[in-house]
Amino acid sequence: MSDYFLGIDSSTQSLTGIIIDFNSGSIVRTYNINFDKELPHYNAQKGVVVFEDDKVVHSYPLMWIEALEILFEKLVNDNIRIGQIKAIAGSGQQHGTVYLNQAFEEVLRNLNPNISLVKQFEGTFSRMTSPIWMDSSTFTQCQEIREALGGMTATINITGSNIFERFSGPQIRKFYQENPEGYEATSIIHLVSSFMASILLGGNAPIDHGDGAGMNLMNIETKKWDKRALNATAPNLINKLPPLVNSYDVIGTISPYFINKYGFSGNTQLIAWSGDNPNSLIGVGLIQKGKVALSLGTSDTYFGYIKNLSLDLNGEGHVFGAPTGDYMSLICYKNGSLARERVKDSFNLDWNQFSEILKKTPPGNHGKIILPYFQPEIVPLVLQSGVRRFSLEENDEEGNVRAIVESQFLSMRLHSEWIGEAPKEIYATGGGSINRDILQVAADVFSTDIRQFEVPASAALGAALRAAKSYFESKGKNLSWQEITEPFLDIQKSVVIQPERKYKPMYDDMVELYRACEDYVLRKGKNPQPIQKQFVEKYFSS
Ligand code: XUL
Repeated sequence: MSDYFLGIDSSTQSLTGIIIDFNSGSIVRTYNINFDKELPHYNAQKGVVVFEDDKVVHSYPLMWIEALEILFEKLVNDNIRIGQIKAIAGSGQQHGTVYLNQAFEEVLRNLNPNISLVKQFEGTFSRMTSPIWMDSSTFTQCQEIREALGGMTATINITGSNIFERFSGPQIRKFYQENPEGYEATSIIHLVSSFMASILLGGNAPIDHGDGAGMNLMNIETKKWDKRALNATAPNLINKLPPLVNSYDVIGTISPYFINKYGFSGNTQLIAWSGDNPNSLIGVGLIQKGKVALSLGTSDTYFGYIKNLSLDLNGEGHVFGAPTGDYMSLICYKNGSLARERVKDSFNLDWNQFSEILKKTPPGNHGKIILPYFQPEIVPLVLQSGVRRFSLEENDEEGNVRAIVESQFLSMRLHSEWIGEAPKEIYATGGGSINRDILQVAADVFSTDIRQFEVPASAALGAALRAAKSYFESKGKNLSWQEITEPFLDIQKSVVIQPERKYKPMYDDMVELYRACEDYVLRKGKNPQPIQKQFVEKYFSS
């Protein structure tokens, strides 16, 4: 009998489930439930709801639960041998917080298989919506917490990151300040990951060190809740947080609800859920030093595995726990796929036409630069949205298409310098990584090989692989991460996109041009026009 493992990724726009057959090293099935399409009654747009101004961005935890039920119904309808699933692990969009009242635990423990999950959990929230990673409305709270912790450097040393608007700590503080009764009525605050794990577990699930590090509440060295950070955030917080565990810990077995309703075996193990980026680290096989990944999802992230703690004291990057028990470094952009889509849609293009333009326009784009702050940005910190164009007209179709992709990677190259030496190869993942023309631009800008994998859903795959690793370990069979990941990340089937080396000097100069544009807009720097003129003369004069 085959050993199946299930990985679930509860992300911004959809819920993905991947079932792997470990013995044959194959993927049995991948499911994707798109929130807008399959659950239109929530009226979410691209999985989120934007309030007041574009700074407040929430989502619906009930929608995520409903998607989970749809996933299991699909497994049943497709006659997947659910009883063969030995363990489940999961992944959640990072930082988002779910606020639950005292009924939650009671309902979790007594789920009735004849009633839908949504009906049963409806009354268990002390806040019906969850602020998610796209929310940037907590500037004041960030300042307050940072100050209480002794400033930016002290904060980074304690929590692994500066205080960021989207991180859970400032979000919790804002809720406490704006709605003290709601905060008081909150029995437990979960992350998206631990919330979804709780539903499957039938009890409150712990938070793992990977996702816990994205809260500004966990001590990055000891991996315990940090008293100073808790006190700076909200009163009595320690009693409202689940415990912290290793990402590889078995946290229990699946709740009877799922056994009775869908046919899971009573022995199905649950492994701690983690954030989508830590899961992706495993899903692309980044288990050695010196390799980095580029994830083109709703957010664009750039991350790498690190053995020993190394922090970004400039305050733009983060260090999270890696599922291996070590660490990972990361930078995150909010204007990722949504910004590419905005440009595509503004010229009524489809993705093929978008690609055609990337193919035919010249690298360097005559020095045209866009600062793509369609929404407030995380890196660099931009709290007020507003797109800025340099030597680029808003109606220049070809110019804008190349500029958005080139500028995104120039920014990434510029702001990832702290992560270490220039990488020799970058692993690409996420929905956007299926587009080879976008990856070609990345290869050229970074002057590095980009490896494109067969499975772009690396967070869900990473979760399934984590489930396998912990399950076998619990049975006394210790397989290395390499043994676990290799059969599923068939290097033979991956494609390498090589840079055109001749463009290297030009992109080295263009990064400086991009830096000058950014300095001009964000740091009152000099007008970048002279640098732009020089650039165009040097590379586009003939
Ligand atoms: C990472 C981040 C995003 C979310 C959503 O810090 O905010 O990548 O995890 O995917």
